[in-house]
Amino acid sequence: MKNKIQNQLLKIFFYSITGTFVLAACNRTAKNTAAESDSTATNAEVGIKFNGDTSKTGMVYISGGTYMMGADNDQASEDEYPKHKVTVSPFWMDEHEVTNAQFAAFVEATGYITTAERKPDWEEIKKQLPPGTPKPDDSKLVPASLVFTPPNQAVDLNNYAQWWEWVPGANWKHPDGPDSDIKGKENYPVVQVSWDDAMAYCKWAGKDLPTEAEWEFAARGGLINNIYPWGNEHISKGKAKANSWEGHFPNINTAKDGFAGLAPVKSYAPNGYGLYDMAGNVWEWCSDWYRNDYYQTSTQANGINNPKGPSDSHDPDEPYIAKRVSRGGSFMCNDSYCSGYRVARRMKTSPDSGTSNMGFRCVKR
Ligand SMILES: [Ca+2]
Ligand SMILES: [Ca+2]
Repeated sequence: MKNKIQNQLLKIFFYSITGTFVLAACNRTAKNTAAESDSTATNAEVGIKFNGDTSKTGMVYISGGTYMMGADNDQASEDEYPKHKVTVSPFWMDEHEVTNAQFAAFVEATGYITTAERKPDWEEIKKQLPPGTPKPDDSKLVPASLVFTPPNQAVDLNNYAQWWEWVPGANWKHPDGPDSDIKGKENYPVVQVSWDDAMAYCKWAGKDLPTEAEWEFAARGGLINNIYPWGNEHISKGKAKANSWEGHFPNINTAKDGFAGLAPVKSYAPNGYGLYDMAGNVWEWCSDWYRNDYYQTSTQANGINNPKGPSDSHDPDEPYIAKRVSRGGSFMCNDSYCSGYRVARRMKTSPDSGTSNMGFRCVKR
């Protein structure tokens, strides 16, 4: 039963089939038009130019190595198996999640318009949905994003629509809707960014998103087959180690770790490699496509070198939607569903989705 609930709840974050959640999986075109912007606006594929900064400021050198990738405890889901040998080459990684200040500098320099700021295109959306899915009301087909809206009472954990709301005007500058802003939150992780947005930022910064294998290697911080970036001590024991959900999800948040919502980056101790918030705060996009069975094709006696993920995506829960991997969990994670703060936990998300708890960090190779 628990696994069933976990699987249902994994759907919360980034995929959706009916109602307003259709839009969370929509494929808003990546092409900015003159009508949408009079700037030199760009997108993930064209127009973004490297800003010329070749320094490694704010990055940590990861010397690479060989490790066992995948499940470490009985909370693991099927897609974390089998555990298999992987070698990654050295790389540099941002020591913390990309912040609002960093993302603002990118937007200022490029005029980039994020996915959440574009009008959804129903003709594109429906290609990713089961045939016959009804068109949402036109009032919903506006620039918007998914905002976490906790209920006041305990709810059926299978019904994620009770705490996610499609909010017109929500985007990275207004992460909780048009009446919210990010003033004074310059050092908080940017959220409401799609995979396309993250890739565009990386291109401007002369960086890339980590592969899933790089991300997990980095998250482990040099520990061998441990559950969390800090070791094996449970997240709720001892000193606060990460920004997760404490209490009863989604209606009671004790904020024992100091934060009910997002936390400024570097609020908790780093892992063994000097990386902050590899567990919790915001989920982090990786470059790989998601396939549920990918690890089953990754087992070789001598291991595999620098895997870049499968060539296509498949999620049996939602076969119409191509998805990318994200990692690390968020302020909304606890053991009652995703335990996303485990280093092996995989998440799957449509690359044009943004939410209140999704961000990213970059690497350089
Ligand atoms: Ca928290
Ligand atoms: Ca994180």
